[in-house]
Amino acid sequence: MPLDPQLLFDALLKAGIRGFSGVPCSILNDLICEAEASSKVDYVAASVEGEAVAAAAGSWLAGGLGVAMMQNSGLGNAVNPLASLAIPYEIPLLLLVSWRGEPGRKDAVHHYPMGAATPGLLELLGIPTAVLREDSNVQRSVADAVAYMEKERRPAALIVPRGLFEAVPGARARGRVPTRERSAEQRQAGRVSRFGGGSLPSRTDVLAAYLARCGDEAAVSTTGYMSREVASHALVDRHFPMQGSMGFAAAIALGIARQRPERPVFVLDGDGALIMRLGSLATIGALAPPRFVHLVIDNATYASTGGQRTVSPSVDFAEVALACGYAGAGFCSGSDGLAAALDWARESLGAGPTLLHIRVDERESSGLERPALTPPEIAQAFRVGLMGRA
Ligand SMILES: Cc1ncc(C[n+]2csc(CCOP(=O)(O)OP(=O)(O)O)c2C)c(N)n1
Repeated sequence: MPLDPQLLFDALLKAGIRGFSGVPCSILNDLICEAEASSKVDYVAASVEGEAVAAAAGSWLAGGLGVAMMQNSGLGNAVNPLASLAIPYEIPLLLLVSWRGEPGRKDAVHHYPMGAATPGLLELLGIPTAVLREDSNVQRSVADAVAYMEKERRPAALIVPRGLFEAVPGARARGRVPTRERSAEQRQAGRVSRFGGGSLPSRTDVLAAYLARCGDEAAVSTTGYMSREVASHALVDRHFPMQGSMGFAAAIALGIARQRPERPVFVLDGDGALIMRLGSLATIGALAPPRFVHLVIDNATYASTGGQRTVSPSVDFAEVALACGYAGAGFCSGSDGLAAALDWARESLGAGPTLLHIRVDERESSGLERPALTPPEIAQAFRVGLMGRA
C-alpha cells in the first residue's frame, strides 16, 4: 500500500524543518506542491540541486533547519556543496533524494547508472542514509535523521523510491513561489546605475570601503582569496568567509535572507564564482529577498588559482541581474565612484535584491592566510552572531 505524502510533510514539520528547497522529481511532486503552497514553510525553487543544498545550509546558519529535495539524477550536482560546505563546516541539513533507476525495478534506461550508484555515493560521502519503504514509520525515520543531524552536526539523507507515495490526484504547484510575470513596465524600469572615474581599485580597496560602510552587516564571501581577505578582519560573528562550494555564496545568503528576512545580507562574490552559478541570479531575482545586496568584485581572473582569465569581460552582470528580476543593479568602473556606488547599494536595502558589479585590478594583498578558525568554528560563530542579533 502506498503511503500518504502528507505523512512525510507533517513529519518534516514536526522535526522542525521549515527551510525547504529543491529541484523537482515526479516522485517528490506532492511534497513539493505542499511545500510551495503551505504558509508553514518556506520553499526555494532552486536552479540546481547544489543551490538547494546551499540554501538549506543558509537556513541553518541563520538559526533554522533545512531540507534539500532532489531527484537522484541531480545528486551529482549537489556533491560539491555537500563535500566542501555542509560536511566540513558541520552544517546539519536533510537530503530527500528520490530513487529513479533503483536496481531490480523497471525504469528509463538513463536512470540505471545513477540508480545503482545512489546509496553508495551517499555512503562514500559519509552521509547516513535510510530508504523509506511502505512499512517504514515515516515520522520515526525523519525524527531519527534529524536527531543524528543535530547531534553530529552533519547532513543525513532519506531516499524515496518510486511508488512509495500515492500520487495526490491533480496535485499541481499552487504556488507561493512567485509566478508573477514581470510587467512590461518593470522590464523597462531597470536601468543600470553607473559609477566610475579614475583607475580601478583593488579588491583590498573595495573591501576597506565596504567594511567602512557595511562592516556590521551579515555577509557571505566567495571561496578563495576573497574569503581569506575577509577572514583576516576576523569578523566571524557577522561574516561567513566561505571556502569551498564555489559559486554558491549567493545561494547561502539567500537561505539566510529567507530565514531572517528582516536582516540585511550582503554577498561578496567573484566573477569566476558567479559565472559558475549564474542560475542563482534567476532564483534570487524571482524570490526577491528585500534586503539583499550582491557585490560582484570582478578582476576578470580566477586569481585564487593563479590568475587564469575568466570570460567576465564579455559578461554584463548588472544587465543579467536586472533581466533576472533584481530590483536594482549598478556598475562601478573606477575608484572615484566606489564610495558613491557602495552608498547607493546600501541605500537600496529594503527595495529588493540589488547587484553591484565592481571592476577591480589584479593587485592582491600579499600573505593572505587561510582563516585561523576551523570551518565548524566559523559556522558556529556566524550562526550564534546572527541569532543573537536583532
Ligand atoms: C567547484 C570548484 N571548482 C574549482 C575550484 C578551484 N577554485 C578555487 S577559487 C577559484 C577561482 C575563483 O575565481 P573568482 O570567483 O573570480 O575569484 P578570485 O579568485 O578571482 O578572487 C577556483 C577556480 C573550486 N574550489 N571549486
